[in-house]
Amino acid sequence: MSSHTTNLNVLSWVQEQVRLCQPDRVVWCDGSDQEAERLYQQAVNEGILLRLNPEKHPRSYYHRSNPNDVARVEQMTYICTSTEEEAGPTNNWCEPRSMYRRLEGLTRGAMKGRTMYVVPYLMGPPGSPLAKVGVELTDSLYVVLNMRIMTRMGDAAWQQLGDSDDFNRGLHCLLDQNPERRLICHFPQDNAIISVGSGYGGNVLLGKKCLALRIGSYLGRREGWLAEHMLILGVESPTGEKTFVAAAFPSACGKTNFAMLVPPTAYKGWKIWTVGDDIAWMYPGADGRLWAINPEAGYFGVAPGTNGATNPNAMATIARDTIFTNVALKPDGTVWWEGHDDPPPSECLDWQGRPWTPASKEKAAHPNSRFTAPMANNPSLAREVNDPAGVPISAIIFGGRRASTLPLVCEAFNWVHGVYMGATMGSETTAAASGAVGQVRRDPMAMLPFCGYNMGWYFRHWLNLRKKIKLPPRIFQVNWFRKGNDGRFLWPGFGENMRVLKWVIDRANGSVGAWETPLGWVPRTQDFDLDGMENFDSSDFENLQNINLEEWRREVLSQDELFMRLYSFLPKEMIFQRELLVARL
Ligand code: SAT
Ligand code: MN
Repeated sequence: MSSHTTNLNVLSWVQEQVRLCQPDRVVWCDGSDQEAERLYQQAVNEGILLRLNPEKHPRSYYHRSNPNDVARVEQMTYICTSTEEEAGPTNNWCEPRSMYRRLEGLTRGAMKGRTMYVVPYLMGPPGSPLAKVGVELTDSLYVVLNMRIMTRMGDAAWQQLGDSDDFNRGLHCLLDQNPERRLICHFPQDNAIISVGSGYGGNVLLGKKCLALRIGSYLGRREGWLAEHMLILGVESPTGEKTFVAAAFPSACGKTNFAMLVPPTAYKGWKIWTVGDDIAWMYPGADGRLWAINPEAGYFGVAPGTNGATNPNAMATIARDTIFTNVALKPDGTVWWEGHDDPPPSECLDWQGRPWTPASKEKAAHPNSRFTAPMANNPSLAREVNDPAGVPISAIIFGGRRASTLPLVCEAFNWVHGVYMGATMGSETTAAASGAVGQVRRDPMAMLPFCGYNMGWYFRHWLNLRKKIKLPPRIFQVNWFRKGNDGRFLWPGFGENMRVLKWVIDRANGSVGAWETPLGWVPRTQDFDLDGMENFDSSDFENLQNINLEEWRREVLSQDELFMRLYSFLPKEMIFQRELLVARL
């Protein structure tokens, strides 16, 4: 099959990898609809995908992953830089040469009897100065078909690349999906990724966490921009003014829901536009503002809990052209998950293909089951998503998942204080990574699993960027997940988060006041819109905003755990901010 590129750097690298992996066939993908049709059919024939009911789920498919392979594996994820210091204390590090040797042992002959797919892809709008080209070689059809949704795959990549050697080299081999032989390795100095032994999204869709965040953050430091684990949305007021906001939350904390938010009925004329739901690449613009693009072209979202009330736009987005992974399968060829609009089916197959009924003890869908859907299907897709320049960011939000301590919303005093807020973010762990769920861990800027270099230097990079941004976005902290003594969430969340967003953009536009607290600026009760809320009044709001000094003294101590790990690399501004906070408390 023709390669669609004459780029000698690409051709010789692919040849080299073919010699190593020894596939029976090499297929160069072009990303076209005809190709997709052929590959979907082939995936169905090979039992990798199941075609869903075409009336209820047009052009949609179902996949079950290996039950031992359902989330990112942070303990098997490596940053391979020439010195350990560059990877820093929060990453697994390995010297590149020895890791290359180990991986060569694993990948030699790994595609014998199999097909190698060559997947060219572009991260970011065509023609954007920030867009990056990657080529992923994979022996997984599932990866090819997911990459086709998640990235701009095919000619757009070759066009952006031209004759250049500046592309990410990605190699993915399924091997036997043995967790013992699972490794996700990044070589930022070579702009290269090698992932073996897994078939799960975050480990193998190399454009996403591997390139757009780990390698991206490394390149961003070198080139003067930021690769962040952030959604991007636009708030349009009834008069047509648009304000863009970027927001970081750890995996599986509702970024997709927030990015597609539908304002409550009381917000007549207000509209939220989705630019991105997971990743933001941000750079200081010539006009002194911070600009952002979404490098992706689709959503790899958590299915459980997604329904017409929590996220109607997502439901519309996944109504067709979608790949569902590890959800439950109903006898009529439709899908279901915990928190779906439909009631639990009287019978179905669970995510492992076992018969399931409502009496079953286990969940029908895996808690980290996912949908992969093209952003073009999203009714709230922002027009600006294909703009090479991106959108100007007026506010940055850092969100945690905390049952206590953190108020609903709070604004940093200034950029440095905001960086400190982001750096000290704590969150309870979720099912998006393997390991225990529900423990508070420090997750600076929601980047702990995704920063491709020394986290201390990353804070320094954030601080330095301030000098290049004349009109910096305001920085906020939010927590949708605070609970009362009875264990119930205090804040309804979802569409009601519009109320928080409204205060945030009013602050960013300088049109509303605030109260000063030890933590930062918070909304005056009279400025926070509670109109039309049921069973929620100003005393509930004050409860939600309550700052418990005792809890905060403990919080500062627990923040120190991360600071101690990073100590020798920590910018001293972070220590000063800590001292200032303690003094205010
Ligand atoms: O599974 S992914 O890493 O792609 C999604 C996430 O964890 O944020
Ligand atoms: Mn994510």
